[in-house]
Amino acid sequence: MKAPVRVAVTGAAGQISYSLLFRIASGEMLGKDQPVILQLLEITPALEALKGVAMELEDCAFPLLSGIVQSDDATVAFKDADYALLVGARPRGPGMERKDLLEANAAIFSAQGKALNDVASRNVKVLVVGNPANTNALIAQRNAPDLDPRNFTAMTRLDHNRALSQLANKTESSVNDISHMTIWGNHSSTQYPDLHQVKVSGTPAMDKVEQDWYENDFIPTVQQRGAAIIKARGASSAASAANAAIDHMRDWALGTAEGDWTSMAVYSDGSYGIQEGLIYSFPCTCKDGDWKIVQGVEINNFSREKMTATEQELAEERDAVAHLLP
Ligand code: NAX
Repeated sequence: MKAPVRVAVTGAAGQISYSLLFRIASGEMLGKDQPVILQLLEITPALEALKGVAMELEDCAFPLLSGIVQSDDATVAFKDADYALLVGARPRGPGMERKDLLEANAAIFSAQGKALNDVASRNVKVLVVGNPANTNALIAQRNAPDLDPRNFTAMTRLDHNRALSQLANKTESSVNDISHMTIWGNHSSTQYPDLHQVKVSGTPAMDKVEQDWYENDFIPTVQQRGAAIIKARGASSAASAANAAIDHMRDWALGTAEGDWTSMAVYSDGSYGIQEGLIYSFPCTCKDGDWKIVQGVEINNFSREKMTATEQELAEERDAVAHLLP
């Protein structure tokens, strides 16, 4: 058996974590031969609820679960962490403007970035799920000057998976037949789900669907899917978000499928003309625990316009919290 790795999860008593933690502990994220120690962070008022979640984890008697740490102190929860899933965030309260939300989260993610910088493994793989995910990841990254910026990512895998299913339904195929899906940009309604590279059983997706469906049905459906779930369920996506977090981390740690790629919001190195330093979703491949932005994807005018719009939104979010960044 391998030595256990440390997996920190924030917002551990919340609804996404209620699905996520059990799947990490059962080996679905890092493999059925990889023991894990869960290091759970919550705010003080939620520690009692967290205790209940930890009791349930114990009651599963997961063979791979080597330990559980519970804390309201980020320097305890992130100590030597090999993986950190930052799920907890401040939700938008009544009367809160977008700017207030950005600032409230900037405070949380600055503190967590500093704590990661101080105590986490130097190779920690960070996934930010809590919204606004891309900008929260940017804030954490900027507060962790001793860590490689490439260690910080944000989640657009749920959007990617939503796009796969929408296209599979439309083309009456299986998600297994679909490859080369890309979500570009921000995890928000400006994200750009791009079908131009996608293949369905080897045939270009754009040959199988009409432009009108692509522009006026597929793109808005994927962009607005989070809101549609809230409307239907009365609560935001939880199990599907946890599933996407598992997919993101598993691919990063263990590699993407040969001949395909995935979507990850990562530190922009200027690829595709996207401003350096933004946490922007690109097509990525992963191998040996490292990710790479896929190069050479053809960008037509339609795509460029949409990629720029979502880049613009991310630049505005960054500028709105600039006074809080080191
Ligand atoms: P919940 O409100 O159920 O849980 C959040 C938990 O975080 C709470 O238990 C809260 O006490 C805790 N928390 C708040 N501040 C904290 C801090 N400073 N340190 C540690 N814990 C803290 O929300 P849930 O439904 O689990 O969603 C969590 C986040 O994921 C939200 O920000 C949500 O918007 C975001 N999402 C992101 C998605 C993505 O694709 N990137 C999709 C799903 C989801 O909407």
